[in-house]
Amino acid sequence: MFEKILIANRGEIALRVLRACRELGIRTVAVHSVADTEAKYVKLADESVCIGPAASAQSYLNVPAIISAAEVTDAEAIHPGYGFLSENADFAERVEQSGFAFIGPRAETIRLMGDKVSAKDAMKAAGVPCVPGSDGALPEEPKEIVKIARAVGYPVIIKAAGGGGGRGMRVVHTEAALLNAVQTTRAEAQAAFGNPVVYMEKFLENPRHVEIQVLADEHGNAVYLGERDCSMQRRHQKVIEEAPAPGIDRKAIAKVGERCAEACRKIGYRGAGTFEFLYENGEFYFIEMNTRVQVEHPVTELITGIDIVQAQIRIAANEKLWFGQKDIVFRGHSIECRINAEDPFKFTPCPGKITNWHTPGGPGIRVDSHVYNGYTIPPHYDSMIGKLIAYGDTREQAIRRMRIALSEMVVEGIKTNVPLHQELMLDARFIEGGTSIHYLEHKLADRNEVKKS
Ligand code: MV4
Repeated sequence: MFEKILIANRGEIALRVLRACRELGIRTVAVHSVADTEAKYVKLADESVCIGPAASAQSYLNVPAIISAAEVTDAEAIHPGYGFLSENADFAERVEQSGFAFIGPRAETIRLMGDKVSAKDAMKAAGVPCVPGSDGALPEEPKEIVKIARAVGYPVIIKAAGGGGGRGMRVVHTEAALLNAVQTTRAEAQAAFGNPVVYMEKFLENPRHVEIQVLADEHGNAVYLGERDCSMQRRHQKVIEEAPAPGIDRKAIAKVGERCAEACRKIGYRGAGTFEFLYENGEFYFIEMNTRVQVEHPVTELITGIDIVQAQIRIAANEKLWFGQKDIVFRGHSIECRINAEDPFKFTPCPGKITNWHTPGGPGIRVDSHVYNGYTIPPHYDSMIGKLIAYGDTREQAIRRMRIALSEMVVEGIKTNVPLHQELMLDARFIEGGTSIHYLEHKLADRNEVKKS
């Protein structure tokens, strides 16, 4: 096992990784920007190194500074968390070339999944069900593009190979609009990602976002840890996640989960990963794979009892998976509310000093947060200040516990989205379960209509 790990991230995930290291008896190095000198994860780490000014581009994205910090502190491995450099294949490569272990997949796997066309090709070849579409990049010839769209059937969606997570996409409803849409998406893709390659899919009108968590080791073993439903989102930012996904047949999950695990074996995947699917009319359609630990990993940890971050570290240290698929038992239900420092109605970020902070507790409640009483949230980064996670024997119990937890939560000095979560935990459609990716945006639009009239 490693003796010392450098954590190349900030906020709640830096603290989450630090705690996993502590439990494994591994010493930690925190790297931080000038703006994060007072952060909890910096104070708790065994060592810390300031790697640059507040701007992420000069600190948390500063590859030479991070590698130098690992060198001067004699760390053996680097955990990238999520966001920042976590899915940057060039970073993973530089880390390994510098003699450190990258806690994540091999650089070539990250590169394969970063290009959404090659990711889909690979997953389709490995037997994962995909959204029907162009089967690869769209050709240049207008006639060919029109032909493909007719075969797929309108509406279609044009997506950038270099995009993902909702960036660089355009829905097309008619043949008249097709070629213009392709041209515009190509130009935007070139400008945003330096890659003009686009592909086409059938546009699914009202799907749910259901993702499968996997773990794979360097010895050819891979398992799936069930699914998460992340449909409750606004502008591609998830708001609530839960596991299991309400109302989906367990046999269907086992079938798609086994396909994902088999795909991991086939491509030699290493570490934790997430297969993102759209789920509509009882069918799963793969769209993208994330090669990092995700924000919402705790809901899976609570229903499986498996520590995903510790698993990432043990796999990076070349350990064999210490359990098989048959040993994984899915028990109970878990829901996560992302707590953001933002206006609960207008969604504008709200950084500043927290003058009073009290977190809830009691049976089945977990709080993953790096903030504390008197902490000042810097304005330079993401507005997420923590995650409130509830567990129950049933979904109903998890919801009841979440309502109580939200009522106990005290945050003063800044605005948060706690009122939005309180409203959603009482929302009839949420309580029923199984809302689509459009539900929250439609609900918020209706709420604004009511306000105006
Ligand atoms: C789609 C889609 C409908 N049909 N693809 C958005 C994020 C990116 N990961 C893929 N996305 C979508 N791809 C087809 N063929 C609808 C979305 C989509 C979406 C997906 C997941 C979660 C939230 C979303 C919000 C808007 C659109």
